[in-house]
Amino acid sequence: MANPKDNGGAVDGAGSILSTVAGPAEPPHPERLGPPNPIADQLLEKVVTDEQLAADMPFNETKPLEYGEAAFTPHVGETRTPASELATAGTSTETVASPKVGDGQPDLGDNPLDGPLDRVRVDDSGRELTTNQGVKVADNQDSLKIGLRGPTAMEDFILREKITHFDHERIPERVVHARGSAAHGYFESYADHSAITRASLLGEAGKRTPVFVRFSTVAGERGSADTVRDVRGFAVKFYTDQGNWDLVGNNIPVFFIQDAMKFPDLIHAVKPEPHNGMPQAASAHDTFWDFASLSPEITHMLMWHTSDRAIPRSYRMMQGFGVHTFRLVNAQGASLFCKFHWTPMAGTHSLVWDEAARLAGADPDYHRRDLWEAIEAGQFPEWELGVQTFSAEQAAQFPFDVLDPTKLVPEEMVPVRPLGKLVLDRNPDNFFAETEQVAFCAAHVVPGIDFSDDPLLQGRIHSYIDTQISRLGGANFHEIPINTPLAQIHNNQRDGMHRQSLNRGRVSYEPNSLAGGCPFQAGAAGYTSFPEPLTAAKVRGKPELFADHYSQARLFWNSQTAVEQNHIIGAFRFELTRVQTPAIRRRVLAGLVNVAQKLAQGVADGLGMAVPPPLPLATDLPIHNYPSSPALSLFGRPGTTGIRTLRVALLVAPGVDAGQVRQLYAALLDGGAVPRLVGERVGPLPGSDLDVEISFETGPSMVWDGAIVPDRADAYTLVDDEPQSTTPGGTLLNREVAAVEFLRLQYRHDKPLLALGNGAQLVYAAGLPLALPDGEIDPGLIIAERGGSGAALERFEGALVQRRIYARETDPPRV
Ligand code: HDE
Repeated sequence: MANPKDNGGAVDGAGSILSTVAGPAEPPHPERLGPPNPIADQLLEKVVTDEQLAADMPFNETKPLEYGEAAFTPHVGETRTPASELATAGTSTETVASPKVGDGQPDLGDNPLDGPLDRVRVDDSGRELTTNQGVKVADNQDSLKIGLRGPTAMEDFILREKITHFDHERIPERVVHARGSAAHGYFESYADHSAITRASLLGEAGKRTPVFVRFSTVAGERGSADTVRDVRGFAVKFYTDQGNWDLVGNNIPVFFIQDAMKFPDLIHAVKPEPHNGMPQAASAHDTFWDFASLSPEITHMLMWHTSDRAIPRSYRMMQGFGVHTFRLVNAQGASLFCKFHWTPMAGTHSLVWDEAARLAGADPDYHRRDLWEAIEAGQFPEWELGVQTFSAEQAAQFPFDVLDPTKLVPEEMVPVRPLGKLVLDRNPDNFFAETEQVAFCAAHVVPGIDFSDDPLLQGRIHSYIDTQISRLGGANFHEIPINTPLAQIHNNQRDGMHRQSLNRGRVSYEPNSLAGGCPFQAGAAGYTSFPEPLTAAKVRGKPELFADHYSQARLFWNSQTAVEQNHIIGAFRFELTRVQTPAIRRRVLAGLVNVAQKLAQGVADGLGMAVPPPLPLATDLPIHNYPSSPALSLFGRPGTTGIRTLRVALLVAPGVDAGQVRQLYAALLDGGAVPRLVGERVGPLPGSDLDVEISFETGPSMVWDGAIVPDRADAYTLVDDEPQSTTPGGTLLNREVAAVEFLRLQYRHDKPLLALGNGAQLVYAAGLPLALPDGEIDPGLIIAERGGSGAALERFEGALVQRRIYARETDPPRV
């Protein structure tokens, strides 16, 4: 408050400046504000420049540009640079420095919350334990008690803080896609793609953009198993220099439903049934198939869902898709529709169902571990990003509607054009802070990427931010470090739960003159929506072509190899066997008749049911006959990484040829594979200088891509203490139930096996057929004479590259 006595009453206007309840009628021009006081001088400077800034904008020059034709060209907002930094400060005391508030020098135009994660990475090396207030903790072992045997004191604020924080460690899990794993990496553009999009990440050959990618299952809860039958999420956050772009896709190019209105119904149907909370992470139950069989638009997706796409071998070995039709827009405003595709360099490979089901028990973290281990080992997973682009005119000629998310654009119709590659080269530091707190959002796009009117996509634009508000506790989840963009955030959004930005100044609105108009709108440099002309009646409904529910399901079925078709039939059989209401099964079968008689018959046979008459079609729209699309077969994309990262078990037991084991191990390592010595117990192998690395019980057959039984040389001796042994040889290893079971499962799951010299005895003991069911030689069951390990290993590696010997399969299995 001004004190006239201090300034002798000679300070013209000072009272107005120093008052926060009234302002002067005219610009103030005091010479001093009382006794020498640098902060008060700054206040004077601030007030004077405030006035200048406001006077510099006598009216809103850009207002007319908001109307009529002019509105079609976005304009840059009006802005002025203040004469003093203090003009836009919240307080004239801002130059007062302290270890807490900082150095008193504002970083104009900077939002330090955005940027590299280094600023929040915490390391405790050499530090003492503290409370959350930074007070050092003397004793972290005991609570504060009244006497050694007495009650705990209420005042133990250290205990209370620790327990309170612990009590609140959990946040709500994602409504869908709760179970997931993520990694950091980069996207590198192959070329300048500015002809099709103004998105800067695609504007230059070799340009790298940091990314964070999260893979997930959909239905299971956060602790559910990785290998369940389910769609996999493939969500990519690109931290571009134009802001964050989230491409929140799946590993399957189509979806279950056609309109966002049905999403809660779909998810309620597939989640555990509400009366008994079962089953976890599975679609094999009544409510899912009840909904599915009443929603024929789901049929195409069901074909993918029952195929091996829904049980991938690894996150690293599955495709990704944007699913919806999107738009690309270039700097001239020209737009093409597009579909996004991720293609794994490691190829598309899957588990087989029996293996996937066993893996859920043996290693519920199978995919998480696989991704983590590959990255830790420097075997960085890679995908290629490609797009199918097509004009609205082309789209109008397609036999399906491009706005229908249950339809894909066959690659034979529109080829995929490669744009760049994605490399994941760093695991997260902290699962919760990064993988759990990352907030993807289908509405996060950057200039050059735009939406189509797909009614499912339109609904997603709403859902994601909304869900983060409850999951991450408020509207400021974008300030959580993993979510902040590298591009700067500057806007007038303020406050809310857990706000971290300390916005400078008193202006949080626009237009303004008091902050020089800042932050001002960017005009054409900012995000502009494609000006799609629209006039139509408001209606709840779908376009007619959406009613074609079977053509593309049939296209998918016809494009599968015989093995894949058999797996689809097997999956339907499993799913529907778990369904308890026969009428629901019948409805599903009736739908399948519209896809293919062979499919319906195969499934019906497995259920002991007759094939019912087909479900009536929704409209009289005929089923379109597509030529089959080889690109839809999993087997069409073997990948280019050979045996790299494939896990090979070397089964060792006392008497094994240690020299050979070493050679095999080294050769596999050289090829980039992951060999491990597997035996009865970990630790030194009796009678050798080898160490067993993994035991049969911790590394059962399912976790390996292939297995080798090395030679046992002369030490392959009969075991005396079991005279009744009926297995040929009666040795330590082939008497070993775990080893025999191991080989039988390797065989059943179609995996390559190599047995050298006396190692073949174990294969015989396991009763593995040496020929395929059609009488041909099994190319993946390689038995080599003693001494022939070099050539045999080469053949084994060749079989490993093929991954599976599906030709072994019979239903039921022979072994
Ligand atoms: Fe999602 N979806 N979704 N979704 N979705 C979520 O957002 C939603 C859809 C997808 O790793 C939620 O943060 C609606 C299609 C992935 O964090 C939620 C509709 C596709 C992820 C949500 C869809 C996806 C999600 C739950 C229909 C493939 C995990 C937690 C209109 C193109 C992202 C969250 C991650 C997550 C809503 C349909 C993919 C509730 C309403 C189609 C990969 O907002």
